[in-house]
Amino acid sequence: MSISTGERPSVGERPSRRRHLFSRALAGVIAAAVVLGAGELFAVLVGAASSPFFAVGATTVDRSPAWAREFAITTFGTNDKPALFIGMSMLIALIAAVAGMVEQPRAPYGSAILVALGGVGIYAATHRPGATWIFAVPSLIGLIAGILVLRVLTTRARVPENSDAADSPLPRRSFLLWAAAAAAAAVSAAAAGRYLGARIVGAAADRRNFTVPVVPAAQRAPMIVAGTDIGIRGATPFVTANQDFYRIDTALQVPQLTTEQWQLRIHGMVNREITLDWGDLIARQPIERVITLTCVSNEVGGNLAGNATWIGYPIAEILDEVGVAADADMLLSRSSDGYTAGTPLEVLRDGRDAILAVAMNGQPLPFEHGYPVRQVVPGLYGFVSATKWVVDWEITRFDRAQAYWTQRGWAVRAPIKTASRIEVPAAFAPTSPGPVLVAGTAWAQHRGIATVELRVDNGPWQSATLAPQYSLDTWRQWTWQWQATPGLHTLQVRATDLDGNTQTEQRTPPIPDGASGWHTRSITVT
Ligand SMILES: Nc1nc2c(c(=O)[nH]1)N[C@H]1C(S)=C(S)[C@@H](COP(=O)(O)O)O[C@H]1N2
Ligand SMILES: [Mo]
Repeated sequence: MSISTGERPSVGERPSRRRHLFSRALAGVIAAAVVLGAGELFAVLVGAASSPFFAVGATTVDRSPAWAREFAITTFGTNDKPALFIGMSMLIALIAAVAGMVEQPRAPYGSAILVALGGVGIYAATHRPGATWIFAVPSLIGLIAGILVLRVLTTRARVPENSDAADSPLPRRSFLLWAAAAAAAAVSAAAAGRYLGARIVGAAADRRNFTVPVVPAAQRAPMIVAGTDIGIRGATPFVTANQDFYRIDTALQVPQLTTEQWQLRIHGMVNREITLDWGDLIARQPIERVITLTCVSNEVGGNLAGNATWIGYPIAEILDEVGVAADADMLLSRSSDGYTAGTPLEVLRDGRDAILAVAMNGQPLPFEHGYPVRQVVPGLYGFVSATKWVVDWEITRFDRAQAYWTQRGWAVRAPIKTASRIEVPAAFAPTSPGPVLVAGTAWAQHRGIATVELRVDNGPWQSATLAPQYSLDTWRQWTWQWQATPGLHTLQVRATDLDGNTQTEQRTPPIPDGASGWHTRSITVT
């Protein structure tokens, strides 16, 4: 290269051009943030599901193929939602950066890219369950604001013809000023949207004012007698506190329904189609029951199970009132966010305590667990029975309808498999030779636990001591005294239910109808 007087050295020019390219990319990213931030704010007025970001996320989840979900769950576990949000944000930022770089005053390619992104948001929002054309509004307003910001910022980030001016601090400063203002506006709009959506407009206030129904004495849950909870440090408490209760659902945004907005439409193969509102529901006689829920995705030894005291209204009574057709065999329940579960009518009407629950451990249902109304059905995995935020019941047939997870390769019918797990001693807990208390939990909801057995190093099975069985619908705790000797040992547990079924040693994965196999724990005794 030649350096001659009168010519600017090219080494001085490159960083400046690079800086301008970076500014334009930044302009694109800020413009996209404005689209999403404004979208979030206006979604407060239209409904949380109309938020462009969450609508696209939810549509991605619902439409992704089975292998992609399996991958997400095995890779990220219960962090799959944050992982999705981060992945989406990075992808959007990347596309937006390109949009900023290609935007030109007379050839607005970048704006065109933003329009395409906004179009995806509009499409997703208007296709959410219960959406109307109004759901397009937050994305649309966001898009208009975003394009304005993109045009203003890219004009100010442009490399002027006169290369001297490129390095003058003035346009640069005005770019930074505008960029900072737009970024701050985007972030505040998003934050205000999330805050207002959650706290001021509706559901949280509704839940604060919720009165837990008073259950008549004859329908209260039986007392939990002493010893039912073995009360051993490290073992699961018999009743799971609400904040410790496992949570599984497809909802990227927890639905925020008020009792006022809530309705249950009952239709399909019935004599009388009806819609229950909140008043109709709580005019009924509530019952209180302790019931253990379990997720089909629970691995052997896993903790996707929880036990709570529920207050709710018997499902069978409501079914009797609407008059179910003799050839119907499925209750297809649907949540406000479009999730569905298919439950055998026969199970709901065989006398078990299947309820529309409104309270959990003496509290209104937490939003994450279905406020204001969810189903609780003893004995069935959650994905075929425990619909949260339930708003619609279609009485139909298994040969006519398929629920959410069944469409994705999971079983049609899914009674909970008999299971047991070792909780104490903890994995890798330092253990000394001599008597060691081993403890854990077993469940076979609606059949009940008959025996729990342990064995050490493939030796003979030995019976554990069972805590009192609270009811057939709850889990049961157990303890066992082990005379530990120095060395590495393998403990195994298996349970037998009151129907006489013993857990099989054969390991199967959770899909399609629940994991099987014996829980094993290795303990080093020194
Ligand atoms: N609306 C809705 N309800 C749902 C689900 C869901 O994804 N959406 N998941 C089900 C599954 S798979 C399980 S295991 C239980 C979990 O209930 P919990 O989150 O209260 O523990 O909810 C069930 N109800
Ligand atoms: Mo589940």
